[in-house]
Amino acid sequence: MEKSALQIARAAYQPKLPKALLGPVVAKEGKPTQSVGDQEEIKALFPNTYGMPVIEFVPGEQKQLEPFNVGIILSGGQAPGGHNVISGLFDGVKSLNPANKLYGFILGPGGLVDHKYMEITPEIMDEYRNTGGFDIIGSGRTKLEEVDQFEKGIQILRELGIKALVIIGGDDSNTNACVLAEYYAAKKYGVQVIGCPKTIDGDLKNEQIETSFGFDTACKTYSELIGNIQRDCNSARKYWHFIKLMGRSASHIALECALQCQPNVCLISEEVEEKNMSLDDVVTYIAQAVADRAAEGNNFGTVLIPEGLIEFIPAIKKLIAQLNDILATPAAKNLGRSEQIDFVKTHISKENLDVFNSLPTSVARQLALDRDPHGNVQVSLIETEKLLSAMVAVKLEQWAKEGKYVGKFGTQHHFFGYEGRCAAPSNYDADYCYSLGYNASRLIANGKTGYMSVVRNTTAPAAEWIAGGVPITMMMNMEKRNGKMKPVIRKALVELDGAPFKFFASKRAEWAKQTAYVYPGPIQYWGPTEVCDQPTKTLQLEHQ
Ligand code: FBP
Repeated sequence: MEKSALQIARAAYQPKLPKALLGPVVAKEGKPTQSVGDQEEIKALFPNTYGMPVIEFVPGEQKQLEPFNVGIILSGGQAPGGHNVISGLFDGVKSLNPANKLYGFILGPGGLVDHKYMEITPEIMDEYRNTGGFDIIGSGRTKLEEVDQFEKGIQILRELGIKALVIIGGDDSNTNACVLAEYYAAKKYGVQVIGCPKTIDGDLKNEQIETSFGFDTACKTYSELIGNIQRDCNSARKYWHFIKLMGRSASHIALECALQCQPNVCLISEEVEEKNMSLDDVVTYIAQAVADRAAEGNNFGTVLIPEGLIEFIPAIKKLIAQLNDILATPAAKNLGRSEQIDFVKTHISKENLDVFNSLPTSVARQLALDRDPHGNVQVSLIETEKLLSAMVAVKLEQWAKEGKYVGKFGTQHHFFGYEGRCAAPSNYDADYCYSLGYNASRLIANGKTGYMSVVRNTTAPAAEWIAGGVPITMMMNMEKRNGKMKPVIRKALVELDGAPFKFFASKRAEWAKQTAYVYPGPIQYWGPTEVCDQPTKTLQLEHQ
């Protein structure tokens, strides 16, 4: 594989580890834990992995272990730093015993079920250190939830002598990791399962997990692009740029990019829901910002839109909830696309049908079509940026007739998501991911299962980071998925009383009117620490 000069120089970077992980460790255990909700139900579903303590690694004498092998799976959407989790795990496992082996399952959880794997050798590992992407073994969205899949998994795990499996994924994949850990523990199969918090969306976080890996690099990559667009926008002064940002349901990415770039408008889905806004309210809000700037002769600007927005407009949310139930019924399976739409139209309530019919056909179609394997609407396929700009144009035309708006409204559209998911990890993600992987090897060595690898205190220098494990059951509650109540990790949405949103809310009126753009520029790997090593603004505000 031919390499760029950056890749060659970056391969030599040695990621930093928390001081506590530099030598042998022991697990310091906290008090027994409880799930965040529905304690009795979660306890009954996870009798072997419920209530375990949070643990922190501190220097101590490491137990001597027989050589062992470990398996790794990359699950779901790509996120910068995945290769560093693997290199951290690889180095951690080899430091315990050079004879230990690491096997990667190919193309996600499906590789475990279908027995597709490869050994990650030192030569292969060295090709991927500090690089973006998940291509070392590939990723996939197969949902691991059936006993049959778990049994097929144990066959190959036994064949390869694998003592522990590490699953790198978001909330859904870590939920599955926990179900698998419980199943193997109940069956006394002797295979541990450890999760690792990944997703650019930033919605896998709580009191124990400060951030999911990849969020830092992805937001910095999008912010560079938004900054470039803002500079173009402020140079030509003739377009409004509508920029949709990935993030699935949560608006963390849009909020972080707004904090970094100071655009004229940034919508936050969680606020739209809280304020019970209709689609027309959202359109009016943007149109007002356009009109106010036009009144001062500024016919240009930027609007950031979280990709999940449409799901948070209360009337549409109700519609989606009913569509989810209808699509989960056996009668809705195996229908063709147009049959599926006719089917849902004849099965939804009158109120929801009215909302459905009021939506532009392309959006309505997308809401009525298949979900991803975890039951999520595929929001990345809905062109909200085009929908909103077209509706704003109609509103402005109407205002122009009423003499309430004088200006020109030229538009450009962008969707940033895939551009950032495989970027070369920032120093923060390179160090954080390597530490998460290395730490996972210590969880394995200490016999833990049903835990997620966690590294905290990450706004401090890496040496002061705190490494340990959190029982996955602690993050769970019961929610409806694919028409049934299921134990799942509670998703972390933007908190409207949290410091990042409050800071944004205190500034947005000023940013809307003035041209207060900030141009963050590209991620830097070498140079002053204030340029190269800063965590996200979200994390800084949450920890100040
Ligand atoms: P994960 O939750 O698996 O990390 O994926 C996140 C994400 O990047 C979302 O932001 C986006 O909506 C989705 O994946 C797109 O999925 P796909 O890669 O299947 O198109």
